[in-house]
Amino acid sequence: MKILVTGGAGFIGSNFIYYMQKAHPDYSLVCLDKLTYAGNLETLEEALKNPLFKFVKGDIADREFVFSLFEEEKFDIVVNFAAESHVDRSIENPGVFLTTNILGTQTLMDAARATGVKRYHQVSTDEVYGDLPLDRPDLFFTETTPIHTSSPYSASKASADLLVQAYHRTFGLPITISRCSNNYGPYHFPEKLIPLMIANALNDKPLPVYGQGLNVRDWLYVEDHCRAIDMIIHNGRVGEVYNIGGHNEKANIDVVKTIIKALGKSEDLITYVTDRAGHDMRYAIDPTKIHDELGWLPTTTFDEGIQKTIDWYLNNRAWWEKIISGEYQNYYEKMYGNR
Ligand code: NAD
Ligand code: TDX
Repeated sequence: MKILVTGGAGFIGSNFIYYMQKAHPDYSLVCLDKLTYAGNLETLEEALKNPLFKFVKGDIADREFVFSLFEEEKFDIVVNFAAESHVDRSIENPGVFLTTNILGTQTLMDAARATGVKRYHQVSTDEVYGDLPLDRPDLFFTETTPIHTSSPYSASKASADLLVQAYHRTFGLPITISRCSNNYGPYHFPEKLIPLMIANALNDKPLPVYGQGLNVRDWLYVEDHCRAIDMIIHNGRVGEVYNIGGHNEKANIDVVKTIIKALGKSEDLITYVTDRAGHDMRYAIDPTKIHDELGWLPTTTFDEGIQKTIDWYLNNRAWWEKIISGEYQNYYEKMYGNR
């Protein structure tokens, strides 16, 4: 079995590569990644020691390059993680989100069709469903909830999903789509809420909470997401969408306070800043389908997962300190300097 993992030098893709190397030690894995600001080859240092793993640098939207890679490698399965993934960046600069997230997906699917790939899996997000009100805790996203996007990021992911479904209906491409809630865990880029708050708290820097911190996210430990995708690519029904989430809803301010407490820091570090434009209020996944059809359930509770994540950031300071001392500093200044 040979699997192409695109975006494998990023947060979830790299965790998926490590997960698959353990779960299926006889599989060949190829990682295709452009190494944008979010991609980091150091993350794959251990994976690269395995002779059944190969890294290829390239852009999923580069048609000529993608087609020659697919013709050469003859992949059985493609799992597409490659994307521009940060909502705040999509508000600053939407263009690259459309190129990578939509046209990149189209390019991969064209190459998959041309070379007879047996399964094309699209890694999508719960953000395609828009948001839910805070005063209706009885409401959850199911696979039939209408697509209703808020940010250029979520609009680009939803566009890609529609294209993936169209390639199935029109060309018979054997696809599956997963829509997961917010992930957290090792190798999470420190522009995202949890790693940003851990890094800032450790450096005694202000903790920038958007608006009043009341927005709710449904947190899932990254390994549980990886296991769900493994189940879907092997046993999921072709043409289907699967929601992934572990009923772990938390208000942002509570997540921030949990991190502060675990690190023994002061809540005085919390700084309320200007809200994100178009900020989604609440995400909450109903994972009944993946549970009933594939037997998936999350195995890591939030209390365990957040402690494991904090420990990872404490034990791997070099990994994130290198990131926040480089080009990322300019981003931070631009995003938070006048907020
Ligand atoms: P990430 O930003 O950490 O990683 C993205 C990776 O894709 C990086 O390694 C980057 O170099 C690579 N990449 C970007 N553009 C590329 C291109 N044109 N060609 C090749 N590689 C390119 O993102 P992540 O958080 O790991 O998210 C992975 C996927 O999961 C995304 O599709 C995202 O939409 C989805 N998702 C993320 C979450 C979450 O909480 N992080 C939740 C649900 C779904
Ligand atoms: O500094 C911050 N302060 C803050 O209050 C940051 C970076 C975020 N926030 C808030 C905004 C959100 O309500 O925290 C929440 C989480 O923000 P992000 O980490 O940026 O994640 P989110 O916007 O929810 O999107 C994430 O989950 C769905 C991923 O980045 C997406 O790729 C995924 O599809």
